[in-house]
Amino acid sequence: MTQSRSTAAPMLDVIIIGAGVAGLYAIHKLRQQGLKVRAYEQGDDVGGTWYWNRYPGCRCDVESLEYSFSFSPELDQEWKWPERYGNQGEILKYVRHVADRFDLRRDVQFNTRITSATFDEASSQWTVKTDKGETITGRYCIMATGNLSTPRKPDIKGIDSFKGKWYHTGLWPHDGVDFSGLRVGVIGTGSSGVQSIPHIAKQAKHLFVFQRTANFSLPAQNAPMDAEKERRHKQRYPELRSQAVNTPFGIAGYPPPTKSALEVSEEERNAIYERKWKEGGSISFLYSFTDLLTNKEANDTASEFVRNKIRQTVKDPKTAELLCPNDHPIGTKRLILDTNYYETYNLPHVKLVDIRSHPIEEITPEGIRTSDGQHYDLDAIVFATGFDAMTGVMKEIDIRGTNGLSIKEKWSNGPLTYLGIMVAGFPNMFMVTGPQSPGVKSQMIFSCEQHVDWIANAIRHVSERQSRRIEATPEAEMAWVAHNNEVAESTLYVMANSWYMGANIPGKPRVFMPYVGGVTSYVQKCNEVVANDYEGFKLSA
Ligand code: NA7
Repeated sequence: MTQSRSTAAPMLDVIIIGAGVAGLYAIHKLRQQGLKVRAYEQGDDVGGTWYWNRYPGCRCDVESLEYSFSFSPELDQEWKWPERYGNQGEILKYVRHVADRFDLRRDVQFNTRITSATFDEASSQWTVKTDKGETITGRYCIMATGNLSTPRKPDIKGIDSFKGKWYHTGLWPHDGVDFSGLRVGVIGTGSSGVQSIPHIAKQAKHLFVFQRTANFSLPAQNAPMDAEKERRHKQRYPELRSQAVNTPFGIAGYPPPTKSALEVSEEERNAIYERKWKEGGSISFLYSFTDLLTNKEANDTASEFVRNKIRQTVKDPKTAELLCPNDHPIGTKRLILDTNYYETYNLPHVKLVDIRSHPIEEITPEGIRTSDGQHYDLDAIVFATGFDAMTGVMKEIDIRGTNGLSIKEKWSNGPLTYLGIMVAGFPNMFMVTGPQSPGVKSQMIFSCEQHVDWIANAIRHVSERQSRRIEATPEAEMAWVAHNNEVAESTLYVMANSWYMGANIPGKPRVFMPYVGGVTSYVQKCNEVVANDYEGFKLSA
């Protein structure tokens, strides 16, 4: 059954771009509504982020019992996570299992990149083109393209002359890389660098870490899954899943803080931080007090606690000081979880190179030269330099809405969306966890499911209204963007040069992209919009 009324019947009801967690759940959900769907995926398998980011040490920073789909209570009970935090291999295994268990692969076309997507006003349908020369039409188009899907390697002079091999953490070779006996340089100390450095250090003969900005990292305290904890969690799964919506990050089970960091004595405060440090995990740590992300003075206490931990761990005082972040409040950039990151700098063959003071000048055939004239001889370079986050992938596809308007032009000064789900001027195109939604600031799978459910309902609503077209109004979009900015401005997030802000990509507009008002108020807003007859959206025949 299709919901189309156009004379030239679209081939599909819904074109889905991407077969990561969002795309897979969209197939499942929309198929249940009797819709004809197909996902187009660039990789040769499902998994999205977990398919591409195969660097050593890659691990999720949300606990595995929480970082999972919630749509199937049976799946919740059946799946066994071996560790507290899932590593890349385990999560990919899980996503593959979900694809097989719910027979999702038959609606995925792999090894296919979408190059353009164009809305046709007369038929109210989307036409997408693939890199294989195919043309597909569909009533709706869902961008399930992820937020960290466009790896970026900086444009450093001389890279082509390098005689060794280079890698990007986000495009890691599927059969792994053996660094045994090699002199390795890692550029970048975000999550990917911090997670991979201890592993690369285990193999490399010499490891040079080129750090421009120090980041805060906490011990994950990862461990094999505690059988009792798993049993208790599984018993309470339905309750915990439904409670997730009443939490700021979409993760239940953490008692919310009740006090300001400035309300308690220094001794009590540090005892709380110490307990959280030992417990492990970023949510738990940021939940120490109510105001760590809104009050700089409160935040300073947590930042200094972690800096002191770094100073205690790293034996060389100069290296320790370089590793102490001092340009942003803790938590305003993605708070990293690591295993033995700071300890790695006590190994005699690991050296931290400060490229803030002496930037990389060029890559030579033999290695890296910095501006102080130092040359580091290298056999391999790892770029842990991140992604054109949140908007990169949308801008890489030539997306054209009404009047030929391209998303690239529309977003030239930063993303503009309504609820992070639709863009005015781009009817029938939905985004899953788009900019200005909580996506990256929440348990991602929770947010993917919430968006897909919302989109599925919207599609049903359009059909029930005998309409063919739904679009966000420019007024609703403008108000949402203003609200998003206002919420961000009321927090400390805007103080950091983060990828949330587009600050890691030269020339990218500096606009704070995620919605940081919390999952609870966001979901409430999405529900209110529906209750008010899709307020801010226009339906037409
Ligand atoms: P991030 O968090 O964007 O980190 C990238 C790192 O690379 C960061 O330390 C950057 O330093 C550094 N970088 C970027 N460009 C350069 C150049 N040109 N020279 C030197 N250093 C550079 O990416 P990740 O992949 O680690 O993590 C992304 C997310 O994935 C993470 O937050 C989790 O959500 C999962 P900078 O800070 O810009 O000075």
